[in-house]
Amino acid sequence: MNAKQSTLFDPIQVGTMHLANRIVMAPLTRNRAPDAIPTPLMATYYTQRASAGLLISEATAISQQGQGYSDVPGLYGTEQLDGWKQVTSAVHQAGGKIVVQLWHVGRVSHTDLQPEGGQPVAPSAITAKTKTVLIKDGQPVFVDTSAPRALRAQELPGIVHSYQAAARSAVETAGFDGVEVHAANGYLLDQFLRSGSNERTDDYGGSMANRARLTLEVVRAVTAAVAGGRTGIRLSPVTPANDAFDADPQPLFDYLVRELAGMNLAYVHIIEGATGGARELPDRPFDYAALCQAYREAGGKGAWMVNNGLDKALAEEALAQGADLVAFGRPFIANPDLVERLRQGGPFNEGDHNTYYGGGAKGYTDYPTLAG
Ligand code: 8OZ
Repeated sequence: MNAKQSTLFDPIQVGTMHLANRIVMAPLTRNRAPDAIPTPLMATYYTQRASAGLLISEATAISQQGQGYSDVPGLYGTEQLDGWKQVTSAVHQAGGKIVVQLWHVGRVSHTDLQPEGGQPVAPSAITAKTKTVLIKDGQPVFVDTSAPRALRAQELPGIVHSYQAAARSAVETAGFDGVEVHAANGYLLDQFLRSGSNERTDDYGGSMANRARLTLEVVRAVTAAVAGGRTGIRLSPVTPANDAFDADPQPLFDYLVRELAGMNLAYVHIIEGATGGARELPDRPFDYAALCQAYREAGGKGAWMVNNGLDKALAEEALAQGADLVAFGRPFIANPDLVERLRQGGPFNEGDHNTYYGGGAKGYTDYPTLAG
């Protein structure tokens, strides 16, 4: 066999960021930030993984209203930004690059986590059939999400502003190399995008263009604050995560990426299939090559990042088929030196599911490297 040279380990320029390789650490929720403040242990965790070409932080709430789980970090208070600054400084010292994932959960929340115990907010007052995680006495407890209220149109500029303010603080104060707008996995922007969660009759519901409006406004506001070259977006066209459903996702997401093509983004990050699950969903077919083509044909120059259940062979195949970056999630939990392990073809540590969400160093910063 004439094995093609791997490009996984080749450097690449992505927007304003020069990355040492094509391997990206996907965002991973770990619930280890009490009071939404990043800790020194988080700095250790990310720094251990700094050999990735790019680290994407765990999803990080842009406002208290945008929070849906216990002990996830935020970006809206001084102590949170100071905490993140310790993380980004340590990662940079280790030669890494890190962007923060900007998160508003919308209806995937619980009254316990909302300002003054209020209802979570959503495009429409439709409860998500999904769970959230509260940490009680240090243990994760899965609870049903609370019934949301529909956002008033007058509230939407404030939400766009929260994304923009968080992006600006992330880059200017917390020292991130850039930001990723989380428009995937059934959270607020995805709730607006999809017909299953958006029954609005104003300019933000109905047609594809209307359902995509909030996401596009957010991306425009974020790029105005930190530049397109520091901005990425994450999409998950067919994931059923958090009760996400759209009756006709292909034209919706083709439309969205065509609109994004003019925004000079650093990258577009696509979860193929069910988040953390099957890459192919028989009842939700989707043509990802056509999606990428729609973006390129509309003039999109950003790096194309693919994610979900990849191993080395699948990652190399993705690059051969035109992806620029490949994101690995769970393998990075258990393998801080995943880049080196991929280079050597393994072996790979297995992750301990019991310590994914919440807790301390155990199952977080204590996974061994090949070097010991
Ligand atoms: C797992 C648990 C909680 C949140 C996502 C931010 O799916 C998440 C998430 C994942 O994007």
